[in-house]
Formats: sequence, structure tokens, C-alpha cells
Amino acid sequence: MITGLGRLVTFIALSILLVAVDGTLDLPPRHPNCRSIQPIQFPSADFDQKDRFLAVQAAIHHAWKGYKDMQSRTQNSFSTTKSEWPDDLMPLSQRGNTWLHASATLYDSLDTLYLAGLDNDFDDALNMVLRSSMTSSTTPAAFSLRPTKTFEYSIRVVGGLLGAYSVSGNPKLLALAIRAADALLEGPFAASPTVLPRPFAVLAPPSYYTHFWYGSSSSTTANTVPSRWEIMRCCGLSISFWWQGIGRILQRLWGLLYSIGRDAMGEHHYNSLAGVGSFALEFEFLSMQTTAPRYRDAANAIFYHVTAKSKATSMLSSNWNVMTGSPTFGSSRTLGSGSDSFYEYLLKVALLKDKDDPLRNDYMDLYVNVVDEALLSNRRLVFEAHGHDYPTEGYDRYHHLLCFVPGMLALGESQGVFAGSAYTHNDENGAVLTLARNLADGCYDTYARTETGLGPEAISIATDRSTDAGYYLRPEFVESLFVLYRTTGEVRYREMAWQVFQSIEKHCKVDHGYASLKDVNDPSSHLDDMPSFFIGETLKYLLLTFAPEDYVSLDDFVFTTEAHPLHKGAAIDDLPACYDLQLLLNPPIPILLVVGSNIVALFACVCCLWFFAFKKRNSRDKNRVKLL
Ligand code: DMJ
Repeated sequence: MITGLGRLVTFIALSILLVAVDGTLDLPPRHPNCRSIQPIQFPSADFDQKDRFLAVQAAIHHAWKGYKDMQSRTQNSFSTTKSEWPDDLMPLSQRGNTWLHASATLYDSLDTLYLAGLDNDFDDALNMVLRSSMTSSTTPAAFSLRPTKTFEYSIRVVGGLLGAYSVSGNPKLLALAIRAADALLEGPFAASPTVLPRPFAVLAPPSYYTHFWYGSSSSTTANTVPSRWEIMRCCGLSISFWWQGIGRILQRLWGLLYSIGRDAMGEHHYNSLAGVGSFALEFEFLSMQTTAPRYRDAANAIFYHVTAKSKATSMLSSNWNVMTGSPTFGSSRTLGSGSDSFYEYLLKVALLKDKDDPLRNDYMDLYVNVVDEALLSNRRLVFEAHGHDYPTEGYDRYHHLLCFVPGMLALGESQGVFAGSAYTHNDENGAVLTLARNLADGCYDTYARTETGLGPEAISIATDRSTDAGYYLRPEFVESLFVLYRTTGEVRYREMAWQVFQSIEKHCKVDHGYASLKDVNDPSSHLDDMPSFFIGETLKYLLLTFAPEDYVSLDDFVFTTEAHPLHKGAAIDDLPACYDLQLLLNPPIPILLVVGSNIVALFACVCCLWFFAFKKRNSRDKNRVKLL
């Protein structure tokens, strides 16, 4: 009788486990209200652009396929686990590199796949994201004791999830973004003695547990009673709950030891301005969506800290000691590498924040001051040569990263942030837009003069020599073309974007993805790297340039520095109807269920052991009887 009971309990426990695992992997049905971006429709006037859109769509599919195929080939290798996808594709060797340990391309690609209308690829990616989230209570990527780069994790993983949530309306993506952002707050943010987060740290598992509590897409009220299905999921995951619990403690302990060790060696104490201060957009959006102030507060604290410590009303120091909270003496003030997204976010946070948010003007004023000081009044960061204006890091040092500046200027101008500011006099006759156009032409010039039609990474403009001749599939120039096309409506920007796309197709496309170039004048100089921002940013901006204007309109969306579109304000007002915010944000831990299901699971294990031992002994006894 006991054997029968053991079998029954084991059967029930295993069925619950299987059902639960399957249930968690299921994609939620796409509730019509939850889809904030409708499938693309080309009006007849735009029909000639449809072919271009489809060409970029095919490129996105090709790049994604290269990444996905590589993952299936390597998932059993030692370098990756099943739940950890590599960060970047190495398209020539069909391997992957894991510089961030956060499956960067997977997260960066989500919203691009969605916007391209590649539904099967999007579902694959989403399934993979949900699957990997099952094996980790900390990061949406694999459970990991490895330290990660705080800034990169935020813009690629948190931003990627938020962008995908914003366009698809899938609440599971918001739940994962909450978990990822909390892992940052409780990891690198909490481990720092100042408000500036540590640049490199072990992520901390949030102190709550969200696996089984995503809230189904059918829940509509704040206090939804969990469905039977949800309870079953919860029970089924109880075994994983224990190992996750142990994992969480270990991870926290390791995080602590790691920072103590690094402190003893005096390492990881410095970070760039962009690295310490580019959280405001993703965090503001999270607070707006969830009404929890903890994300916004952390980002605002950084903003007010760096502005107060810099004692400046425009450009700030570009290097910071996160342990003391002070700027590094003598560090340069530039819009380029290490500072770019901090300045970009001044404008974009102001555009995202509610109009009546009292802090909005502080961000906007600093943006206007920076534009005035660095670009308009004394043109310190603009270099004139060959009949063009080039954006520079100072004197004649051009860097591809700076080609985001024309877009940043055109966006500010089109949203009217200069009107009524103290520097309106500088914008007479549209000076800001004129400068944006001229700088875009400067960037275009660096592309147009090469054999591949692709622009080099860095140039000394005065001597007209590349200091780094590589093209690393970067997005900044096409990003500006997209913004300029959308804000001015001038077709020449769309044509430039088409030229860039054709060059990428001709010179960077390889059998298994797209490869960077070592030398823009040598079409055969392929490098074995396809960075995650290629699908996340470069191809997305190109795609949207050939889409109708109301598709992800700049009036409704703000793009993060990694090109993840965040829906502005209350415009997604039908989203809260799709899920339960409070359950996502503060998931209740149903202790009784967890304890109860663990007792059942434990009992099942004991019965199993007992059953097998008993059966074996019985059959041995029977054999012995036969022999006798
Ligand atoms: C992207 O990862 C982000 O845009 C970042 O802010 C700086 N530039 C790279 C791509 O070039």
C-alpha cells in the first residue's frame, strides 16, 4: 500500500513540476490591448520605401539567425551554459564572446525583431529570455557569480527589456526589467559608499522572488487572486526555490567578498561620466511604469551629485572616483567617448518626464547650457575643415561616437527645448538645426570618402589621417540620419541612410551574420565581431528610417542610448489594463504554498527512495527464495 502511495505522490509531484515548467515557458497570448505598436502598414505614398524596409528586415533576420545558429552550435561547449547566450556573435568563426556575461545580443535584439515584424524570431528570442530567467533569480540572463559592467548591463539588458516591453506590451518583459534593475540597485549601487554605482560588480539577487508571479495577461485588477494555474506553477517551482535561495545567499556573499577584495587592491574605483550617470532614462521609465520611486530616486541622486561636485553649469568632468564621489582632477570635458550618453540623457529624460515634474527643467537647462557652451558660443567641439563642420573631442579629434550629436541637436530643436531658454538668442534663425545639419554632413563626409562608403572610427581631421580606420558596425551616424529625417522630413537624409545600408550589405555581410571591418578602405579586412548594438541600434534606426513616420513616432517614444524605444508618459494607458502592476513590483511570497509544496516534494523524494530501496530488497529476497 505504501508503495502505491509513494508512486502516487511521486507521480503528482512530478506532474506538477512538469506542468509548472511548461506553464512558465508558455508565451502569454498577445492580448490586443497589450500590443502598443500595431503591425506596420505602408500607405501607398510610401510604397517605394517598402522594399527598403523589407531589405533591412531581411538583414535583421540574417544577423539574428547568425547569432541564434551560433548559440545552438555552441550551447554544449564549456564557454556557455544553456541559459547563457554569448554577448556578441563572432560571425567568421561562428563562435560567441561573453565579455558582459549577460547575453547582450539576445536582449538588445528583442525590440528590433518585434518592430521588424519578424514574429517568429521575436517569439524565439522571447522564449529564450523567459527560459533563461527561470534559471536565475538575479539576472534575466544566466545565474552568475561573475561581475558585470554596470552601465553596459543597464543599457543593454534593462534597456532591452524595457524597449521590448514598450513596443510589445508584454508584462513579463516589464517584470524581468524590474528584476534586472533591482539587481543593479542591490548590487553595484548598494556596494558603493556614494550615490555613484560601482562600475564593475556582482549583481545582487533582489530580496524578493518573482519567478512564479509574473501575473498572467488576463489579470485585470490590483488584487487578483492567483489562478489555479499560477498556484500550480508556484508549487512546481518549489524545488528550484530552494536552490535559488541558496544561490541567492551565495551570490550576495560572493558580491560582498568581491568588492572587499577589489577595495583592498584599490581597483574598480573609477568610472566615466557616462558610466556613472546614464541610468536616468531607463530608471525614470521604470518609475513611471511602476510608480515605485526607487529607480528615479537613484538616478536623480547621481544627477544632482555630479552637477554639485563639478561646480559647473554646463560640461562636467568626464572621470569620477566612485568611492569618494569626486571628479578626477584634470579630466577632460567632452561630448565623446565616456561622456556621450550622460549628455544625451539630459535631453531625453526631460522629454520623457511628465511636463509638471519639477526636476524636468534642471535636466533640460543643463542640456541647453552644454549645447550653448560646447557647440554654439565658442564651437570648442566643432572643427572646420574641407568645407565641413566635424564634431570633435577637442581640436581636430573626430570620433565616430560623436556622430550622435547632430541627432541630439535636431531632436532638442524639434521638441522646442531651446525656445524660451536663456540661449534663445543663439538659436535665432534656427542656429541649432543648422549646426545639426552641418555636423551630419561632416559625418557623412567621413563615410563618403572611403572605398567601402563606411566611416572610420577616428580621424585627425587636420592631417586628414585615420587614427583608427575600423568600422565597427556602430549606429551613431544612422541614428542622426533617422532623427534628422523624421524631424525635418528631408529626403536627402533617408537617401544617405540607404547608401550606408547598401555599403553594409556589400562589405560587412558574411555567411553567418555581419562582420566589422578593420580598415574602411580595405573591403576584405573582416573582423570576427558583430557587436550587440548592430541589431539593437544600427539596423533598428535603418529600419525605422524606411518605415512610415507614425511608426514609432518621435512624439510618442524616446530612444535610449542603446536605441530602445520607451513610450512617453501615460500614452500607453491601455497597458495597465493588461496586467497587475503591484504584483509585478512587489510580488507576494506565498509562504504557505511554498512550504506546503516543499513538504510534498520532500515527502515524494522520501517515498521514492523508500520505494526503490524496498523494491530492490524485495526482489533480492525473492531471488534468494528462488535460489533456495
Ligand atoms: C552603444 O552601446 C551605446 O550607444 C553607447 O551609449 C555608446 N555607443 C555604443 C555604440 O557605438
